[in-house]
Amino acid sequence: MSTQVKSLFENIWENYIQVTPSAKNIHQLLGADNSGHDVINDHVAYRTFNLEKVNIEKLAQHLLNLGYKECGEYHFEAKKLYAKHFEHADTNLPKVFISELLVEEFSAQAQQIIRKLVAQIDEQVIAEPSFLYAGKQWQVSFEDYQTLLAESEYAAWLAAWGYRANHFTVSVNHLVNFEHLEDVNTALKDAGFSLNTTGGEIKGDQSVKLEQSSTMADKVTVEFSDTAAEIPSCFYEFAKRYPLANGELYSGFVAASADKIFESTNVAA
Ligand code: OOG
Ligand code: NI
Repeated sequence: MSTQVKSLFENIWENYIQVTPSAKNIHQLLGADNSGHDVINDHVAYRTFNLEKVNIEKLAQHLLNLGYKECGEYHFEAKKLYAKHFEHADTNLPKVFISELLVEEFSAQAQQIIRKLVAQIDEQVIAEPSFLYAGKQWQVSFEDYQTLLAESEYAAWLAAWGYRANHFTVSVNHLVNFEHLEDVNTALKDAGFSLNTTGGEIKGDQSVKLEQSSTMADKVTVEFSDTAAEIPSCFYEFAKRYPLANGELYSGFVAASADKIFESTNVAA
């Protein structure tokens, strides 16, 4: 794979593990030789606002520049989100899922907070590939975080964490020691990790060609502009893909399952 893409994902990973201490332990738990080297990443996911300055297209441009192509789109009416996913011709490279919050559908108060955050971002930062691991590009108070939280867990998470992969995903198809997602889940629970149980531990089944599970996000202390608080950071996902009639593994996402995976960063859990 191209060294440019490889180093981009290495940077994204480094940024992710800084706030996701459990990620390294999960690698060791699932990797055949317990070094984690044989863990293949199925995809990463990003969150943003649908405001022109930072919408899906702005993040995606960095992937398109590296040869990624837009492949699917997804609607989440209740959560007021829209998403697209991107794939590279080199199927060894991770897929990327990018969602955006439909800002205009929120209260005037929430919209004002969000616009105030986005106004603080330097355009130059958005234009660089490092935007994909830039983190939070604004000052936000815990009070504003809580105001957003009352309307959208997603908006609050994004305000606190900004531009970074909110999860990496273990490709269960590539694991040497496990065949079934259920056995991966059992190993995780036995090791003390808590799983996202919304809609059951396993989202999707063979009929939709994709089974997914995820941990609940780690809890990390964040310095807000007014006070520090411990809040959910990032999580780890596990995906098993099934072949289509042509023999190739399904490479898309499943909206009904994704809707529940979003809740892996919920505060009350
Ligand atoms: C993305 C949730 C969706 C999947 O694999 O379906 C997803 C997010 O939490 O931002 O990752
Ligand atoms: Ni995912």
